[in-house]
Amino acid sequence: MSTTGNSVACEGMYSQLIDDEGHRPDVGHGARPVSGVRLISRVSSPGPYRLATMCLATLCAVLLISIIAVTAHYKNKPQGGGEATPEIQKQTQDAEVTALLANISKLQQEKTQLQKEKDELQTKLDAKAATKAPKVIQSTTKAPPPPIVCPDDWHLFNNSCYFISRNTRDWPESQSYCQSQGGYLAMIHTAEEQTFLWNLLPRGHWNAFWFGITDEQTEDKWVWVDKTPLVGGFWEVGEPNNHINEDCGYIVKTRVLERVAIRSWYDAPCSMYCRFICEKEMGPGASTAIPH
Ligand SMILES: [Ca+2]
Ligand SMILES: [Ca+2]
Repeated sequence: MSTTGNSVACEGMYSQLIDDEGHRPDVGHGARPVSGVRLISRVSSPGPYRLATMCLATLCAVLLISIIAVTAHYKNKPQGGGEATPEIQKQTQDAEVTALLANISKLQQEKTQLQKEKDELQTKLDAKAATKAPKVIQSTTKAPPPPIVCPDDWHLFNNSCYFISRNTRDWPESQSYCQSQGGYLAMIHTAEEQTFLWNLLPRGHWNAFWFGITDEQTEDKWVWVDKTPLVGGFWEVGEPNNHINEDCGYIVKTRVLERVAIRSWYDAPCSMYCRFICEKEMGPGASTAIPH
C-alpha cells in the first residue's frame, strides 16, 4: 500500500537524517565536528521532519480507513432504495391487486344491475308487443268486401253485371239505354267473357245482339264505346266486311249448333233494330264514368 510506502519513505527520510548526524549535507569533511552530547540531543528530540512525517503517516492512515469505510458503505448499500424496495414493491402490487379486485367486484355489481334492468325492459317490451298483436291481427283481417249483387235481370260475371234486353233498338238508342241504367253497351275483352255472354243468349233464327263496338268514326278502325281500340276479337269468318255500310257490331246466335262463341261477331248497319247487351262495372274500384 501507499501508506506502507509512505511509511518507508518517511522512515528512510528519518534514517537519512540520522545517517547525516555528524555529516550534515551542508557540512563538508573539512567542517568542524559536532560534539557527542549535541548529536544525542538531536537524535532523541523529535525534529520538525519527524513530526511532519508522523502527522503525514497518521493522515494517510485516516484517509485509507476513510476510503475503505466509504467504499464498504456504498458497496453494501442496496441499489434503488435499499432492501425494503421489494417489500414496498410487493405492498404496492398487493395494493394494486386489491384495487383491481375491488374494481372487478364493482363492475360485476354494475353488470348484474344492468342485466336486471335489461330483463325488466324486455318484460315491458314483450308486454307491449303482446298488447299490440291483436291490433295487428285486426288490421290484417279486414272485413271482406260485400258480395256484388246485380239488379234483377242482370247477370254477374267477375266484377260486372250484364243485361240482355228483350226489346229491340238501333245501336245508338241501345247505348243510350245502357247509359241510363248506369252502364254501357258491353265491351268484351276476353274469351271467358265472350263465352259467358254467349251462354246467356237464346238461340233463334237470327238472334242478333248489339254490343259496344263501332267503326263509325273511321272505317275499319274498330273502337270500343270508351274509345279504346279493338285488339283481336271474335269475328265470324269473313267479318267484318262493311257489306252495306256496316259500322256497328253485334253477336249472332242462330239455331245452328255448329256456330260457336268465338266466331259470332258481325258488322251491321247501326240503324237496325236489334236486342242488345248492357254491362256495368260493380264493386270497389268500379269506374263510375259512363262511356259515351
Ligand atoms: Ca264499317
Ligand atoms: Ca258484315
